[in-house]
Amino acid sequence: MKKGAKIAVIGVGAVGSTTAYTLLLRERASELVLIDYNHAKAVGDALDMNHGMPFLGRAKVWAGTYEDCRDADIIVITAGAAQKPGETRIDLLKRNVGIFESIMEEVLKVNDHAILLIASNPVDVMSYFSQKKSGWPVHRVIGSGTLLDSARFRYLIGSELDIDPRSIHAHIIGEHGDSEVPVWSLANVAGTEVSLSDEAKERVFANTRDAAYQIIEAKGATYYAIALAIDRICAAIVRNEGAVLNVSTLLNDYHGISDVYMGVPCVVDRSGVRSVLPLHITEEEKALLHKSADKLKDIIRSISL
Ligand code: 6V0
Repeated sequence: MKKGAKIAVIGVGAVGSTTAYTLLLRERASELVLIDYNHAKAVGDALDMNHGMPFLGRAKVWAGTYEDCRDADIIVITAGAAQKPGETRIDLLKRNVGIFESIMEEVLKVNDHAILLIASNPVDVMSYFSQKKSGWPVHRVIGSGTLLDSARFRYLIGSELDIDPRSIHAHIIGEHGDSEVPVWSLANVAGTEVSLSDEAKERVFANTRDAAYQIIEAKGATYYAIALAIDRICAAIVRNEGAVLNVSTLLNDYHGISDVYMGVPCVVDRSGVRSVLPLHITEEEKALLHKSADKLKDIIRSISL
């Protein structure tokens, strides 16, 4: 990838605008284009960020159109509809799939080489749909997966042990959502076992799994940590890192699971998902992972893609 990436962010609501701001602060892109159905919001965000340029480096930020995706290296999709009163989850899902359909049509008209990075929920289903719709190679269609959940997990384990979360190695895999799986069998600190009581483990996992509910209850939306997670994936791509990140990818016989997008440890570099790492999980964890996959497959069937 050339020096100074161009990143497009589609859907600059709470998550998209915080993501754009994080990418800007961390100097991940030389060009950052903001696209939203509500163009005025994108214009306002671009102005607001540009006014901070004297305090930052040099980057071009503007409110654009799909035409601006033509030479984008990474296209981040954070667009979504909020649930209407009385609307079922499946109806909301169908509406979000409709939004994605229109976004993908526009993107595909102008770009066939970028990496698509999806964060809109349900992220595993939206990523699956985007890969099928685009026909792009699997390695170039990535979901944010359980990267955020794994970060929450590591933070909470670190808090229990009073150890820096960056030194905690622990994975959440599967659906980004209620059926996600904590891989306690492989959690470690510098190779040593995480010494927590069963009660503490239960508490840590419940707070990981239910974090979004807690935050949404408190302030309506979650956006800081997901923006950092998206930024982390962009950094791995732009810097060709080969970083291991729990992103969502299309599984092909992963512990017997195929044809579903889920969060698993992936090696991420300039090609996108370069490879998937097979974790040596227990039979119990495997069974939970299969349940998570079955849930996602049911959702995919229910919206008859
Ligand atoms: P929001 O603040 O309502 O922003 C959504 C944005 O999408 C708005 O600005 C809309 O105008 C825009 N939009 C809607 N339709 C279109 C369209 N057709 N084209 C372009 N833009 C459009 O929502 P928020 O930013 O809080 O959340 C966005 C999505 O991220 C939702 O699906 C969340 O559930 C999801 N999240 C995913 C997380 C993850 O870990 N993957 C974490 C947090 C939120």
